[in-house]
Amino acid sequence: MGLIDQVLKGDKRAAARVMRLVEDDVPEAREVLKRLYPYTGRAYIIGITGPPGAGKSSLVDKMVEEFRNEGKSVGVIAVDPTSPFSGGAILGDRIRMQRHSTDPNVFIKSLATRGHLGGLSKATDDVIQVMDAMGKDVIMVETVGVGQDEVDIVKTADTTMVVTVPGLGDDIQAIKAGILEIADVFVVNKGDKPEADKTIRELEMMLEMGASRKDGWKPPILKVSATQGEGVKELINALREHRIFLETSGRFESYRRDRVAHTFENLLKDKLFHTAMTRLKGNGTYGKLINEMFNKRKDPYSVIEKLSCQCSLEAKES
Ligand SMILES: Nc1nc2c(ncn2[C@@H]2O[C@H](COP(=O)(O)OP(=O)(O)O)[C@@H](O)[C@H]2O)c(=O)[nH]1
Ligand SMILES: [Mg+2]
Repeated sequence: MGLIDQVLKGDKRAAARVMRLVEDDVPEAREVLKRLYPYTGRAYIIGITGPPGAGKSSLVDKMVEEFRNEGKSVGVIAVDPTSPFSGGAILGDRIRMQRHSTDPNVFIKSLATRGHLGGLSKATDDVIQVMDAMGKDVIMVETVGVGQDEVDIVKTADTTMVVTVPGLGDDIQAIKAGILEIADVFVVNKGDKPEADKTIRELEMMLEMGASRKDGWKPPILKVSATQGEGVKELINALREHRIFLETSGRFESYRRDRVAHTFENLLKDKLFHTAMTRLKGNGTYGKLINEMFNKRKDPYSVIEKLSCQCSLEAKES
């Protein structure tokens, strides 16, 4: 049986091989992704974000268990944008979810950025595609909620969960600034800590003060203790309710369309950038242009205008 068929059957070893190709961004990866593409777009994607140490991985571990009890197959992608400085975080993710690694219906993948622009979100997109084609019912994407990149990844999810914990103080403010609008479900983890109720009240107040959402969804706040396994069933129910909301309002469908557009735009950006760079560097104009801009004989705005003008002329010709 070929590699593609094995992936489509959900074979973990075959999928792992494809993901390695994808991470290395070799041409063969693109060939595989092309053939898997018709089988994508079926999985329910949950984005999980929050500060490091909030217990996201511990929670994902418990959620995997719940989904498995419902008979669903599960994919997990743990994205660590802060590597290589926090190699420990990835190790932590692995350790916390290790008990599921022998389950043929659970696939866990850690992704660390290699520092190149757009590399993280492209690799994440591609790995989602592979897991989707494997037939995973649910794919959970764990990201550290700090920068815009991570928020973007979560944007491609059907349901976004923001995990916070008691005693962060200023971090609640940080949530307010960036992540408040994207959360479909709020989780206050470490609910076993005495300050958890205070954090819940603060969040409730913040949500009441903020503008109500255009789509009409009211994000619930759930108190959970990942390590004790408390509140996880309720969390799964809240996710189910959000999914039903998406389906009945037609958003489940339109999010898939958005995701197609997102993937296409990312690929397009990548392609145009590489084409331009290869050409500029190939004919030796790159260094010359940089020099001229450095010496103020040219400005980058005009250079870009001229370049894109040339590109559109070429597009008309082809
Ligand atoms: N008290 C308490 N500790 C927890 C809970 N959930 C996770 N932790 C601990 O918090 C630490 C960070 O957990 P981890 O899942 O790696 O967090 P992540 O960085 O958000 O993925 C670990 O030491 C966990 O044991 C919880 O519900 N209660
Ligand atoms: Mg983690």
